Amino acid sequence: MISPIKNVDIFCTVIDNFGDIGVCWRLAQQLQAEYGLTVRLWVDDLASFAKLEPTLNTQLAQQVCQKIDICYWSKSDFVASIQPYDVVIEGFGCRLPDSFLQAMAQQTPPPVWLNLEYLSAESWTLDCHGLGSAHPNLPLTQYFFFPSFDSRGGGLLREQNLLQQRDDFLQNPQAQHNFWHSLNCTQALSVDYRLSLFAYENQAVAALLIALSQQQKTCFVAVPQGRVLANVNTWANTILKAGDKLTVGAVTVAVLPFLSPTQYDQLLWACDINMVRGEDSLIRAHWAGKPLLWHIYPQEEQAHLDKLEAWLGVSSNFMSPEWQNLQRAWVSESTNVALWATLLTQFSQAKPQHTLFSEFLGQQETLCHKLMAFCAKKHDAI
Ligand code: TRH
Repeated sequence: MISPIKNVDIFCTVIDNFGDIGVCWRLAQQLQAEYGLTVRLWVDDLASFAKLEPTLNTQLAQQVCQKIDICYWSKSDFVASIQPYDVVIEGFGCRLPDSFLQAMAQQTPPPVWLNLEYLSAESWTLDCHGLGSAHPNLPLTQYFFFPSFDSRGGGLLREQNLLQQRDDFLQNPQAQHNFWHSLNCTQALSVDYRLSLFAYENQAVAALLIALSQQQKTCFVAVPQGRVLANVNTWANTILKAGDKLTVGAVTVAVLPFLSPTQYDQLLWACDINMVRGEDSLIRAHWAGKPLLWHIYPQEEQAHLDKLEAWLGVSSNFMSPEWQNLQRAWVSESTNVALWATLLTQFSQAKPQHTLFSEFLGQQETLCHKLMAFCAKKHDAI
């Protein structure tokens, strides 16, 4: 079927960290590459964006990158003499500039306007997915679009060929060797277990590393540069920086530079256990299909704990009670060394379960597929 949707505007504000721009950039690339859309991505923080896309020129207000039109925008001085596209996606309720909303309202038909929401497994998101909210003054309706682990929701971002690329990588020892070599970490190939560690500040890190250092099995912990390094440094009792490695007993910690998204995917594929955080790296870790521990983004009034329990609920068929305990201990920043000593012993049971969870999710339609179908329907109805 030929889609009536030819082009899309995506607006993103970077609140903190990389999740918002990570998701919007991935969405933009998939809509362009897999659906042939003309995509214009509006971003208010090119410096953060450049961490994910180093070819970006942070000095340019407008540029084409990976076939996507990238525009810098700021809420305070947005000038729109621009015609909005068929679909306008507001990333995570970032609020569109008034002048752009006016321009949308003047179009016939007006664009399909979506608010792409944060990922949550909470059941209320399924009730709200696809609901419309009328603008108070303008003849526009905004629809809520919720990413989801449940086939009734908005799906998860996944590139069409991602799982095949992962399998090719995992079946190719040379590719894995090249990957670790490119990071100057070939030592990772000769240990019993490899872990990746991406988290917010977390008191459990020192206990985890102490436990790993005391194991019979050897372990390589790859830490891309970021907030959790403060806790690694507390354990190391020194200041480690990108490129540094430290071996204590059975554990070697290697601090990596912040990786490109492609390299980060490969890191998740190449490791046996992945500690991830926020939203986008969590989804990528699901696609890696390896046991994972999630450092959920902390929210006011502990709202993230409901979110965590909801995710544990949807993954419970694929996760042992013991692994769920470790998951809760990671978020509650447990410093119980004896508990962290069970991580590797739980691994063999956790491995096939996480693979099954990944396969289960991989059978669902992707976020882009669902989004395109949703927009086509709304566009035809206008
Ligand atoms: O950076 P985050 O903590 O982003 C967060 C969350 O999305 C949270 O839900 C949101 O509310 C908050 O921002 C404002 O975690 P996240 O979502 O995993 O994003 C990290 C991105 O960085 C992801 O796209 C993976 C990518 N990444 C790399 O490309 N290279 C790296 O080396 C690493 C560690 C990550």
